[in-house]
Amino acid sequence: MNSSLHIHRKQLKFLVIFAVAIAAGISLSIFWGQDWSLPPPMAGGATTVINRTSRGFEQPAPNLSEAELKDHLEGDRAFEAVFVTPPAPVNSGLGPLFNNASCAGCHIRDGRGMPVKGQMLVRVSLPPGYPTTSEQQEVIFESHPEASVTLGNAPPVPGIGTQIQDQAVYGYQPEAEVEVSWQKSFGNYADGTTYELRSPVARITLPNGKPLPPQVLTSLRIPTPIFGRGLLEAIADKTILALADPEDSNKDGISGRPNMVWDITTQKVVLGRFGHKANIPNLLQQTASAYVNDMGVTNPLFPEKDGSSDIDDRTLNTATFYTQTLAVPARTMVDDPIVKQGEKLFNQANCAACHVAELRTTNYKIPALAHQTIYPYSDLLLHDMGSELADRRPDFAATGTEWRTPPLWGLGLTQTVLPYSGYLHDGRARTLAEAILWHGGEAAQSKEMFKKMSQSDRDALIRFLNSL
Ligand code: HEC
Ligand code: HEC
Ligand SMILES: [Ca+2]
Ligand SMILES: [Ca+2]
Ligand SMILES: [Ca+2]
Repeated sequence: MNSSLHIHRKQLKFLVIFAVAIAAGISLSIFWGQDWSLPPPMAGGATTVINRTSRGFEQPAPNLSEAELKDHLEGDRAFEAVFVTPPAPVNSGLGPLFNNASCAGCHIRDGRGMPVKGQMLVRVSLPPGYPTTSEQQEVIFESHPEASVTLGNAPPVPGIGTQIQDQAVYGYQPEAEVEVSWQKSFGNYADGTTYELRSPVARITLPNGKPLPPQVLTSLRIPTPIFGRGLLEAIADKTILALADPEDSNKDGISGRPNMVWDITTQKVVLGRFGHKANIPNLLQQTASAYVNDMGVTNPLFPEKDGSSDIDDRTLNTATFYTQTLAVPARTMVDDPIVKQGEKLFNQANCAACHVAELRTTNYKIPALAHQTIYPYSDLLLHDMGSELADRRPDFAATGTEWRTPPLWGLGLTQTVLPYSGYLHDGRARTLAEAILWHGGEAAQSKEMFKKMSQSDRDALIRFLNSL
Protein backbone atom coordinates (compact mmCIF):
# COMPACT_ATOMS: atom_id res chain seq x y z
CA MET A 1 0.00 0.00 0.00
CA ASN A 2 2.63 2.35 1.20
CA SER A 3 5.06 1.60 -1.59
CA SER A 4 2.40 1.75 -4.30
CA LEU A 5 1.38 5.13 -2.97
CA HIS A 6 5.02 6.08 -3.05
CA ILE A 7 5.28 5.08 -6.70
CA HIS A 8 2.06 6.86 -7.37
CA ARG A 9 3.48 10.02 -5.79
CA LYS A 10 6.63 9.69 -7.84
CA GLN A 11 4.57 9.32 -11.02
CA LEU A 12 2.54 12.33 -10.02
CA LYS A 13 5.69 14.35 -9.43
CA PHE A 14 6.98 13.27 -12.84
CA LEU A 15 3.66 14.17 -14.46
CA VAL A 16 3.70 17.61 -12.84
CA ILE A 17 7.26 18.25 -13.99
CA PHE A 18 6.33 17.00 -17.45
CA ALA A 19 3.27 19.25 -17.61
CA VAL A 20 5.26 22.26 -16.40
CA ALA A 21 7.92 21.54 -19.02
CA ILE A 22 5.31 21.36 -21.79
CA ALA A 23 3.64 24.57 -20.62
CA ALA A 24 7.02 26.28 -20.45
CA GLY A 25 7.85 24.97 -23.91
CA ILE A 26 4.59 26.29 -25.32
CA SER A 27 5.06 29.70 -23.73
CA LEU A 28 8.68 29.75 -24.88
CA SER A 29 7.62 28.99 -28.44
CA ILE A 30 5.00 31.76 -28.18
CA PHE A 31 7.75 34.02 -26.88
CA TRP A 32 10.17 33.20 -29.69
CA GLY A 33 7.46 33.30 -32.32
CA GLN A 34 6.50 36.83 -31.33
CA ASP A 35 8.19 39.67 -33.21
CA TRP A 36 8.95 42.04 -30.34
CA SER A 37 10.16 44.79 -32.67
CA LEU A 38 6.58 45.25 -33.83
CA PRO A 39 4.55 47.65 -31.69
CA PRO A 40 1.20 46.29 -30.63
CA PRO A 41 -1.84 47.73 -32.35
CA MET A 42 -2.62 49.98 -29.35
CA ALA A 43 -1.38 53.13 -31.10
CA GLY A 44 -2.88 55.43 -28.47
CA GLY A 45 -2.37 53.24 -25.39
CA ALA A 46 -5.56 52.98 -23.35
CA THR A 47 -7.18 55.67 -25.54
CA THR A 48 -7.08 53.36 -28.58
CA VAL A 49 -10.26 52.32 -30.42
CA ILE A 50 -10.62 49.55 -32.95
CA ASN A 51 -12.31 51.37 -35.80
CA ARG A 52 -10.97 51.46 -39.36
CA THR A 53 -14.05 53.13 -40.88
CA SER A 54 -14.53 56.68 -42.18
CA ARG A 55 -15.49 57.55 -38.57
CA GLY A 56 -12.20 56.20 -37.23
CA PHE A 57 -10.85 59.62 -36.19
CA GLU A 58 -14.07 60.80 -34.54
CA GLN A 59 -14.28 58.45 -31.56
CA PRO A 60 -14.01 59.60 -27.94
CA ALA A 61 -11.19 57.96 -25.99
CA PRO A 62 -12.83 54.80 -24.57
CA ASN A 63 -11.35 55.27 -21.09
CA LEU A 64 -12.89 58.68 -20.28
CA SER A 65 -14.99 58.98 -17.13
CA GLU A 66 -18.71 59.56 -17.53
CA ALA A 67 -18.29 63.27 -16.75
CA GLU A 68 -15.36 63.57 -19.18
CA LEU A 69 -17.37 61.87 -21.91
CA LYS A 70 -20.14 64.43 -21.36
CA ASP A 71 -17.63 67.27 -21.77
CA HIS A 72 -16.20 65.58 -24.85
CA LEU A 73 -19.64 65.38 -26.45
CA GLU A 74 -20.30 69.04 -25.62
CA GLY A 75 -16.91 69.83 -27.20
CA ASP A 76 -17.93 67.79 -30.24
CA ARG A 77 -20.93 70.09 -30.69
CA ALA A 78 -18.71 73.16 -30.33
CA PHE A 79 -16.30 71.74 -32.93
CA GLU A 80 -19.19 71.22 -35.36
CA ALA A 81 -21.01 74.48 -34.60
CA VAL A 82 -21.40 76.66 -37.69
CA PHE A 83 -20.98 80.30 -36.68
CA VAL A 84 -23.17 83.02 -38.13
CA THR A 85 -23.10 86.78 -38.49
CA PRO A 86 -24.00 88.65 -35.29
CA PRO A 87 -26.45 89.32 -33.82
CA ALA A 88 -27.86 85.81 -33.56
CA PRO A 89 -29.17 83.77 -30.63
CA VAL A 90 -26.62 80.94 -31.02
CA ASN A 91 -23.11 80.61 -32.52
CA SER A 92 -23.01 84.32 -33.15
CA GLY A 93 -19.81 86.18 -33.97
CA LEU A 94 -18.50 84.88 -37.30
CA GLY A 95 -15.96 87.24 -38.86
CA PRO A 96 -16.01 89.97 -40.00
CA LEU A 97 -13.08 88.22 -41.74
CA PHE A 98 -12.71 84.46 -41.68
CA ASN A 99 -11.61 81.34 -43.55
CA ASN A 100 -14.37 78.96 -42.49
CA ALA A 101 -17.44 79.09 -40.23
CA SER A 102 -16.65 75.93 -38.21
CA CYS A 103 -13.73 73.85 -36.99
CA ALA A 104 -15.27 70.75 -38.57
CA GLY A 105 -15.49 72.55 -41.92
CA CYS A 106 -11.69 72.39 -42.16
CA HIS A 107 -10.74 69.29 -40.15
CA ILE A 108 -12.97 66.94 -42.11
CA ARG A 109 -14.23 64.11 -39.83
CA ASP A 110 -11.44 65.18 -37.43
CA GLY A 111 -8.88 64.37 -40.11
CA ARG A 112 -7.09 66.61 -42.53
CA GLY A 113 -8.49 69.08 -45.06
CA MET A 114 -7.65 69.88 -48.66
CA PRO A 115 -5.72 72.71 -50.33
CA VAL A 116 -8.96 74.42 -51.42
CA LYS A 117 -10.70 77.67 -50.51
CA GLY A 118 -12.30 77.43 -47.09
CA GLN A 119 -9.94 74.70 -45.84
CA MET A 120 -6.38 75.75 -46.63
CA LEU A 121 -4.67 78.59 -44.81
CA VAL A 122 -2.08 80.97 -46.21
CA ARG A 123 0.27 82.43 -43.62
CA VAL A 124 2.13 85.57 -44.66
CA SER A 125 4.80 87.81 -43.20
CA LEU A 126 7.52 90.24 -44.10
CA PRO A 127 11.10 89.00 -43.99
CA PRO A 128 12.63 88.97 -40.49
CA GLY A 129 13.72 92.43 -39.45
CA TYR A 130 10.69 94.30 -40.86
CA PRO A 131 9.32 96.30 -39.26
CA THR A 132 11.97 96.99 -36.74
CA THR A 133 10.11 98.18 -33.68
CA SER A 134 7.25 96.59 -31.79
CA GLU A 135 5.43 99.98 -31.92
CA GLN A 136 5.38 99.67 -35.71
CA GLN A 137 4.04 96.14 -35.36
CA GLU A 138 1.30 97.35 -32.99
CA VAL A 139 0.25 99.89 -35.61
CA ILE A 140 0.01 97.16 -38.21
CA PHE A 141 -2.00 94.92 -35.89
CA GLU A 142 -4.47 97.76 -35.29
CA SER A 143 -5.37 97.59 -38.97
CA HIS A 144 -6.46 93.96 -39.16
CA PRO A 145 -8.58 91.61 -37.10
CA GLU A 146 -6.06 89.04 -35.94
CA ALA A 147 -4.79 88.67 -32.44
CA SER A 148 -1.21 89.77 -31.95
CA VAL A 149 -0.04 86.25 -31.14
CA THR A 150 2.96 86.66 -33.33
CA LEU A 151 4.25 89.89 -31.84
CA GLY A 152 8.02 89.68 -31.94
CA ASN A 153 7.84 86.76 -34.37
CA ALA A 154 7.00 86.82 -38.07
CA PRO A 155 6.58 90.51 -39.00
CA PRO A 156 2.97 91.06 -40.13
CA VAL A 157 2.06 92.41 -43.54
CA PRO A 158 0.30 95.82 -43.35
CA GLY A 159 -3.44 95.42 -43.88
CA ILE A 160 -3.25 91.61 -43.77
CA GLY A 161 -1.38 90.53 -40.67
CA THR A 162 0.07 87.02 -40.67
CA GLN A 163 -2.84 85.06 -42.11
CA ILE A 164 -4.94 85.72 -45.18
CA GLN A 165 -8.67 85.59 -44.44
CA ASP A 166 -10.14 84.98 -47.88
CA GLN A 167 -13.76 85.21 -46.76
CA ALA A 168 -15.75 88.04 -45.18
CA VAL A 169 -19.26 88.66 -43.89
CA TYR A 170 -21.63 90.98 -45.74
CA GLY A 171 -20.28 94.53 -45.88
CA TYR A 172 -16.62 93.55 -45.56
CA GLN A 173 -14.00 92.61 -48.10
CA PRO A 174 -11.80 89.49 -47.90
CA GLU A 175 -8.11 90.36 -47.50
CA ALA A 176 -7.18 88.63 -50.73
CA GLU A 177 -8.20 85.91 -53.11
CA VAL A 178 -6.06 82.77 -53.24
CA GLU A 179 -5.98 80.54 -56.28
CA VAL A 180 -3.95 77.34 -56.31
CA SER A 181 -2.58 75.83 -59.49
CA TRP A 182 -0.27 72.84 -59.78
CA GLN A 183 3.19 72.60 -61.22
CA LYS A 184 4.33 69.18 -62.39
CA SER A 185 7.75 67.58 -62.19
CA PHE A 186 9.05 64.14 -63.02
CA GLY A 187 11.62 61.66 -61.78
CA ASN A 188 12.75 58.03 -61.83
CA TYR A 189 13.21 55.29 -59.29
CA ALA A 190 16.55 53.44 -59.52
CA ASP A 191 14.75 50.59 -61.34
CA GLY A 192 13.74 53.01 -64.10
CA THR A 193 10.08 53.39 -63.11
CA THR A 194 9.05 57.00 -63.67
CA TYR A 195 6.91 59.10 -61.35
CA GLU A 196 5.16 62.46 -61.52
CA LEU A 197 5.03 64.97 -58.66
CA ARG A 198 3.01 68.16 -58.30
CA SER A 199 3.56 71.24 -56.16
CA PRO A 200 1.19 74.13 -55.53
CA VAL A 201 1.60 77.64 -56.84
CA ALA A 202 -0.61 80.03 -54.90
CA ARG A 203 -1.70 83.11 -56.82
CA ILE A 204 -2.74 85.76 -54.34
CA THR A 205 -4.71 88.76 -55.54
CA LEU A 206 -5.43 91.79 -53.35
CA PRO A 207 -8.84 93.50 -53.50
CA ASN A 208 -7.29 96.17 -55.76
CA GLY A 209 -6.50 93.46 -58.29
CA LYS A 210 -2.76 93.58 -57.61
CA PRO A 211 -0.61 90.68 -56.49
CA LEU A 212 1.05 90.65 -53.06
CA PRO A 213 4.29 92.65 -53.05
CA PRO A 214 7.18 90.31 -53.96
CA GLN A 215 8.93 90.64 -50.58
CA VAL A 216 5.96 89.07 -48.75
CA LEU A 217 6.71 85.51 -47.58
CA THR A 218 3.81 83.08 -48.00
CA SER A 219 3.15 79.60 -46.62
CA LEU A 220 0.26 77.42 -47.75
CA ARG A 221 -1.01 74.80 -45.25
CA ILE A 222 -3.71 72.19 -45.07
CA PRO A 223 -5.55 71.27 -41.87
CA THR A 224 -3.91 68.44 -39.91
CA PRO A 225 -5.74 65.52 -38.32
CA ILE A 226 -6.66 66.39 -34.71
CA PHE A 227 -7.18 63.00 -33.00
CA GLY A 228 -4.66 61.90 -30.37
CA ARG A 229 -3.47 65.49 -29.81
CA GLY A 230 -4.06 65.31 -26.04
CA LEU A 231 -1.54 62.48 -25.92
CA LEU A 232 0.97 64.65 -27.78
CA GLU A 233 0.32 67.43 -25.26
CA ALA A 234 0.82 64.90 -22.42
CA ILE A 235 4.40 64.10 -23.48
CA ALA A 236 6.93 65.68 -21.13
CA ASP A 237 9.07 68.48 -22.61
CA LYS A 238 12.16 66.58 -21.56
CA THR A 239 11.08 63.50 -23.56
CA ILE A 240 10.89 65.60 -26.73
CA LEU A 241 14.04 67.60 -25.94
CA ALA A 242 15.97 64.36 -25.36
CA LEU A 243 15.30 63.43 -29.02
CA ALA A 244 16.79 66.71 -30.27
CA ASP A 245 20.29 66.62 -31.73
CA PRO A 246 20.77 70.17 -33.04
CA GLU A 247 24.52 69.73 -33.67
CA ASP A 248 24.03 66.22 -35.11
CA SER A 249 26.48 64.84 -32.58
CA ASN A 250 25.83 61.23 -33.62
CA LYS A 251 26.58 62.20 -37.26
CA ASP A 252 23.60 60.46 -38.85
CA GLY A 253 22.67 63.58 -40.83
CA ILE A 254 19.58 64.11 -38.68
CA SER A 255 19.42 67.01 -36.27
CA GLY A 256 15.92 67.54 -34.88
CA ARG A 257 15.46 70.91 -33.21
CA PRO A 258 12.72 72.11 -30.88
CA ASN A 259 10.70 75.18 -31.82
CA MET A 260 10.58 77.66 -28.92
CA VAL A 261 7.41 79.73 -29.07
CA TRP A 262 5.37 82.30 -27.18
CA ASP A 263 2.81 81.02 -24.67
CA ILE A 264 0.28 83.82 -24.27
CA THR A 265 -1.15 82.43 -21.02
CA THR A 266 2.12 82.16 -19.11
CA GLN A 267 3.80 84.97 -21.12
CA LYS A 268 6.87 82.81 -21.53
CA VAL A 269 8.89 81.21 -24.30
CA VAL A 270 8.13 77.47 -24.20
CA LEU A 271 8.45 74.34 -26.35
CA GLY A 272 6.16 74.41 -29.41
CA ARG A 273 4.41 71.24 -30.57
CA PHE A 274 1.31 72.05 -32.70
CA GLY A 275 0.97 73.27 -36.26
CA HIS A 276 3.11 72.26 -39.24
CA LYS A 277 6.02 74.25 -37.82
CA ALA A 278 5.28 73.45 -34.16
CA ASN A 279 4.66 77.14 -33.59
CA ILE A 280 1.88 76.71 -31.02
CA PRO A 281 2.64 75.50 -27.48
CA ASN A 282 -0.63 73.87 -26.39
CA LEU A 283 -4.14 72.96 -27.45
CA LEU A 284 -5.87 75.79 -25.60
CA GLN A 285 -3.85 78.38 -27.51
CA GLN A 286 -4.27 76.38 -30.75
CA THR A 287 -8.05 76.34 -30.30
CA ALA A 288 -8.28 79.99 -29.24
CA SER A 289 -6.19 81.17 -32.19
CA ALA A 290 -8.21 78.99 -34.57
CA TYR A 291 -11.38 80.64 -33.30
CA VAL A 292 -10.09 84.17 -33.68
CA ASN A 293 -7.95 83.82 -36.80
CA ASP A 294 -9.69 81.10 -38.83
CA MET A 295 -13.28 81.98 -37.88
CA GLY A 296 -13.14 85.58 -36.61
CA VAL A 297 -14.62 84.36 -33.32
CA THR A 298 -13.18 86.32 -30.39
CA ASN A 299 -12.75 84.42 -27.13
CA PRO A 300 -11.41 84.87 -23.60
CA LEU A 301 -7.81 84.34 -24.76
CA PHE A 302 -8.20 86.71 -27.72
CA PRO A 303 -11.01 89.12 -26.76
CA GLU A 304 -12.39 92.24 -28.41
CA LYS A 305 -10.73 95.53 -27.48
CA ASP A 306 -13.35 96.14 -24.78
CA GLY A 307 -12.64 92.73 -23.23
CA SER A 308 -15.90 91.10 -24.41
CA SER A 309 -15.86 88.08 -26.71
CA ASP A 310 -18.05 86.10 -29.11
CA ILE A 311 -17.70 82.86 -27.08
CA ASP A 312 -17.20 82.26 -23.37
CA ASP A 313 -14.68 80.21 -21.40
CA ARG A 314 -16.92 77.15 -21.37
CA THR A 315 -17.13 76.94 -25.18
CA LEU A 316 -13.39 77.56 -25.59
CA ASN A 317 -12.55 74.96 -22.96
CA THR A 318 -14.89 72.23 -24.20
CA ALA A 319 -13.72 72.68 -27.82
CA THR A 320 -10.15 72.36 -26.52
CA PHE A 321 -11.12 69.31 -24.44
CA TYR A 322 -12.54 67.73 -27.59
CA THR A 323 -9.19 68.02 -29.40
CA GLN A 324 -7.53 66.49 -26.31
CA THR A 325 -9.76 63.46 -25.90
CA LEU A 326 -10.26 61.90 -29.34
CA ALA A 327 -9.20 58.25 -29.53
CA VAL A 328 -6.41 56.96 -31.74
CA PRO A 329 -7.46 54.17 -34.13
CA ALA A 330 -5.69 50.85 -33.61
CA ARG A 331 -3.23 49.63 -36.21
CA THR A 332 -4.29 46.91 -38.56
CA MET A 333 -2.56 44.01 -40.39
CA VAL A 334 0.18 43.89 -37.72
CA ASP A 335 0.87 40.19 -38.39
CA ASP A 336 0.92 40.50 -42.18
CA PRO A 337 4.40 39.37 -43.33
CA ILE A 338 4.58 42.12 -45.98
CA VAL A 339 3.71 44.74 -43.37
CA LYS A 340 6.48 43.34 -41.15
CA GLN A 341 8.89 43.51 -44.07
CA GLY A 342 7.77 47.11 -44.69
CA GLU A 343 8.44 48.01 -41.07
CA LYS A 344 11.95 46.58 -41.35
CA LEU A 345 12.54 48.75 -44.42
CA PHE A 346 11.12 51.77 -42.57
CA ASN A 347 13.77 51.27 -39.89
CA GLN A 348 16.55 50.46 -42.37
CA ALA A 349 15.85 53.65 -44.36
CA ASN A 350 16.17 55.57 -41.07
CA CYS A 351 12.60 56.90 -41.33
CA ALA A 352 12.26 56.12 -37.62
CA ALA A 353 15.00 58.63 -36.76
CA CYS A 354 12.36 61.36 -37.15
CA HIS A 355 9.15 59.34 -37.21
CA VAL A 356 9.89 57.96 -33.73
CA ALA A 357 7.54 55.03 -33.20
CA GLU A 358 7.15 54.85 -29.44
CA LEU A 359 6.81 57.61 -26.85
CA ARG A 360 5.50 57.79 -23.27
CA THR A 361 3.10 60.35 -21.87
CA THR A 362 3.62 61.71 -18.36
CA ASN A 363 1.42 63.25 -15.66
CA TYR A 364 -1.47 65.05 -17.32
CA LYS A 365 -4.58 66.91 -16.26
CA ILE A 366 -6.76 64.27 -17.96
CA PRO A 367 -5.91 61.00 -16.13
CA ALA A 368 -7.07 58.82 -19.06
CA LEU A 369 -4.15 60.16 -21.11
CA ALA A 370 -1.42 60.06 -18.45
CA HIS A 371 1.39 57.50 -18.42
CA GLN A 372 0.50 55.85 -21.72
CA THR A 373 2.84 54.12 -24.15
CA ILE A 374 1.87 55.47 -27.55
CA TYR A 375 2.95 55.00 -31.17
CA PRO A 376 2.67 58.40 -32.91
CA TYR A 377 5.68 57.95 -35.27
CA SER A 378 6.86 61.50 -34.60
CA ASP A 379 9.50 63.27 -32.51
CA LEU A 380 7.50 66.55 -32.64
CA LEU A 381 10.77 68.25 -33.60
CA LEU A 382 11.68 70.47 -36.54
CA HIS A 383 13.76 69.10 -39.41
CA ASP A 384 15.32 70.76 -42.41
CA MET A 385 13.41 69.06 -45.23
CA GLY A 386 15.30 70.69 -48.09
CA SER A 387 14.60 73.48 -50.55
CA GLU A 388 11.81 71.72 -52.46
CA LEU A 389 9.52 71.61 -49.43
CA ALA A 390 10.71 74.95 -48.04
CA ASP A 391 8.22 77.79 -47.58
CA ARG A 392 11.09 80.21 -46.80
CA ARG A 393 8.94 81.74 -44.06
CA PRO A 394 10.53 81.51 -40.58
CA ASP A 395 8.20 80.99 -37.62
CA PHE A 396 9.76 81.53 -34.17
CA ALA A 397 12.83 79.24 -34.16
CA ALA A 398 11.67 77.33 -37.25
CA THR A 399 13.58 78.33 -40.38
CA GLY A 400 12.10 78.54 -43.86
CA THR A 401 13.17 74.96 -44.61
CA GLU A 402 12.06 73.31 -41.36
CA TRP A 403 8.86 71.39 -40.65
CA ARG A 404 7.63 69.42 -37.67
CA THR A 405 7.67 65.64 -38.15
CA PRO A 406 3.96 64.84 -38.58
CA PRO A 407 2.60 61.89 -36.58
CA LEU A 408 1.95 58.92 -38.88
CA TRP A 409 -0.59 57.12 -36.66
CA GLY A 410 -3.89 56.63 -38.46
CA LEU A 411 -2.16 57.38 -41.78
CA GLY A 412 -3.69 54.33 -43.49
CA LEU A 413 -7.19 55.67 -42.80
CA THR A 414 -6.57 58.99 -44.56
CA GLN A 415 -8.28 58.10 -47.83
CA THR A 416 -11.12 56.30 -46.04
CA VAL A 417 -11.88 59.38 -43.94
CA LEU A 418 -11.45 61.87 -46.81
CA PRO A 419 -10.99 60.40 -50.30
CA TYR A 420 -8.46 62.28 -52.49
CA SER A 421 -6.93 64.12 -49.54
CA GLY A 422 -3.24 64.95 -49.86
CA TYR A 423 -0.18 64.54 -47.67
CA LEU A 424 2.54 66.94 -46.47
CA HIS A 425 2.00 70.47 -45.13
CA ASP A 426 0.28 71.74 -48.26
CA GLY A 427 -1.38 68.54 -49.48
CA ARG A 428 0.81 68.34 -52.58
CA ALA A 429 1.47 64.59 -52.30
CA ARG A 430 -1.40 62.55 -53.74
CA THR A 431 0.04 59.26 -52.53
CA LEU A 432 2.28 58.08 -49.73
CA ALA A 433 5.03 57.35 -52.27
CA GLU A 434 4.85 60.98 -53.45
CA ALA A 435 5.11 62.15 -49.83
CA ILE A 436 8.34 60.17 -49.41
CA LEU A 437 9.71 61.38 -52.76
CA TRP A 438 9.40 65.02 -51.60
CA HIS A 439 11.64 64.35 -48.57
CA GLY A 440 14.94 66.23 -48.80
CA GLY A 441 17.42 67.96 -46.50
CA GLU A 442 17.99 65.81 -43.42
CA ALA A 443 15.72 63.14 -44.95
CA ALA A 444 17.48 63.09 -48.36
CA GLN A 445 19.34 59.89 -47.48
CA SER A 446 16.07 58.13 -46.54
CA LYS A 447 14.46 59.28 -49.78
CA GLU A 448 17.41 57.94 -51.81
CA MET A 449 17.12 54.58 -50.08
CA PHE A 450 13.42 54.48 -50.98
CA LYS A 451 14.23 55.31 -54.60
CA LYS A 452 16.75 52.45 -54.69
CA MET A 453 14.29 49.86 -53.35
CA SER A 454 12.77 47.26 -55.62
CA GLN A 455 9.11 47.69 -56.51
CA SER A 456 8.13 44.97 -54.04
CA ASP A 457 10.11 46.60 -51.22
CA ARG A 458 8.54 49.98 -51.99
CA ASP A 459 5.12 48.32 -51.94
CA ALA A 460 5.93 46.67 -48.60
CA LEU A 461 6.99 50.00 -47.06
CA ILE A 462 3.76 51.66 -48.26
CA ARG A 463 1.75 48.72 -46.97
CA PHE A 464 3.38 49.21 -43.57
CA LEU A 465 2.45 52.93 -43.63
CA ASN A 466 -1.11 51.94 -44.50
CA SER A 467 -1.21 49.59 -41.50
CA LEU A 468 -0.71 52.58 -39.16
C1 HEC B 1 -9.90 77.45 -42.23
C2 HEC B 1 -9.62 76.11 -41.81
C3 HEC B 1 -9.47 75.83 -40.33
C4 HEC B 1 -10.38 76.06 -39.32
C5 HEC B 1 -11.71 76.78 -39.40
C6 HEC B 1 -9.82 75.47 -38.14
N1 HEC B 1 -8.61 74.90 -38.42
FE1 HEC B 1 -7.43 73.89 -37.11
N2 HEC B 1 -5.94 73.88 -38.48
C7 HEC B 1 -6.02 74.34 -39.78
C8 HEC B 1 -4.72 74.33 -40.38
C9 HEC B 1 -4.39 74.78 -41.80
C10 HEC B 1 -3.82 73.85 -39.41
C11 HEC B 1 -2.29 73.80 -39.52
C12 HEC B 1 -1.85 75.19 -39.10
C13 HEC B 1 -0.41 75.54 -39.32
O1 HEC B 1 0.41 74.69 -39.51
O2 HEC B 1 -0.12 76.73 -39.26
C14 HEC B 1 -4.63 73.56 -38.22
C15 HEC B 1 -4.13 73.03 -37.04
C16 HEC B 1 -4.92 72.64 -35.96
C17 HEC B 1 -4.46 71.88 -34.81
C18 HEC B 1 -3.03 71.38 -34.60
C19 HEC B 1 -2.91 69.90 -34.80
C20 HEC B 1 -1.47 69.47 -34.84
O3 HEC B 1 -1.22 68.28 -34.96
O4 HEC B 1 -0.55 70.29 -34.78
C21 HEC B 1 -5.52 71.75 -33.97
C22 HEC B 1 -5.56 71.03 -32.63
C23 HEC B 1 -6.64 72.44 -34.57
N3 HEC B 1 -6.24 72.96 -35.78
C24 HEC B 1 -7.90 72.57 -33.99
C25 HEC B 1 -8.88 73.42 -34.48
C26 HEC B 1 -10.06 73.84 -33.74
C27 HEC B 1 -10.41 73.40 -32.34
C28 HEC B 1 -10.76 74.67 -34.56
C29 HEC B 1 -12.03 75.43 -34.27
C30 HEC B 1 -11.99 76.31 -33.11
C31 HEC B 1 -10.02 74.75 -35.81
N4 HEC B 1 -8.89 74.00 -35.73
C32 HEC B 1 -10.44 75.50 -36.91
C33 HEC B 1 -7.18 74.76 -40.41
C34 HEC B 1 -8.35 75.12 -39.74
C1 HEC C 1 14.69 64.09 -41.18
C2 HEC C 1 13.44 63.65 -40.63
C3 HEC C 1 12.60 62.71 -41.46
C4 HEC C 1 12.96 61.50 -42.01
C5 HEC C 1 14.29 60.80 -41.95
C6 HEC C 1 11.77 61.01 -42.67
N1 HEC C 1 10.74 61.88 -42.52
FE1 HEC C 1 8.87 61.67 -43.21
N2 HEC C 1 8.45 63.57 -42.71
C7 HEC C 1 9.28 64.42 -42.02
C8 HEC C 1 8.72 65.75 -41.98
C9 HEC C 1 9.32 66.95 -41.28
C10 HEC C 1 7.53 65.68 -42.72
C11 HEC C 1 6.58 66.85 -43.03
C12 HEC C 1 7.07 67.57 -44.28
C13 HEC C 1 6.06 68.54 -44.84
O1 HEC C 1 4.92 68.59 -44.38
O2 HEC C 1 6.40 69.27 -45.77
C14 HEC C 1 7.37 64.29 -43.13
C15 HEC C 1 6.25 63.79 -43.80
C16 HEC C 1 6.05 62.45 -44.06
C17 HEC C 1 4.84 61.87 -44.59
C18 HEC C 1 3.54 62.62 -44.85
C19 HEC C 1 2.69 62.58 -43.60
C20 HEC C 1 1.41 63.37 -43.66
O3 HEC C 1 0.64 63.27 -42.70
O4 HEC C 1 1.15 64.10 -44.62
C21 HEC C 1 5.07 60.54 -44.75
C22 HEC C 1 4.09 59.51 -45.28
C23 HEC C 1 6.41 60.28 -44.34
N3 HEC C 1 6.97 61.45 -43.92
C24 HEC C 1 7.04 59.04 -44.39
C25 HEC C 1 8.41 58.87 -44.25
C26 HEC C 1 9.13 57.67 -44.62
C27 HEC C 1 8.50 56.41 -45.14
C28 HEC C 1 10.44 57.91 -44.38
C29 HEC C 1 11.62 57.02 -44.69
C30 HEC C 1 11.77 56.62 -46.08
C31 HEC C 1 10.53 59.25 -43.82
N4 HEC C 1 9.29 59.80 -43.77
C32 HEC C 1 11.71 59.83 -43.38
C33 HEC C 1 10.48 64.07 -41.45
C34 HEC C 1 11.20 62.94 -41.80
CA1 LIG D 1 -16.33 88.00 -34.46
CA1 LIG E 1 -5.41 88.60 -41.81
CA1 LIG F 1 21.79 63.14 -35.37
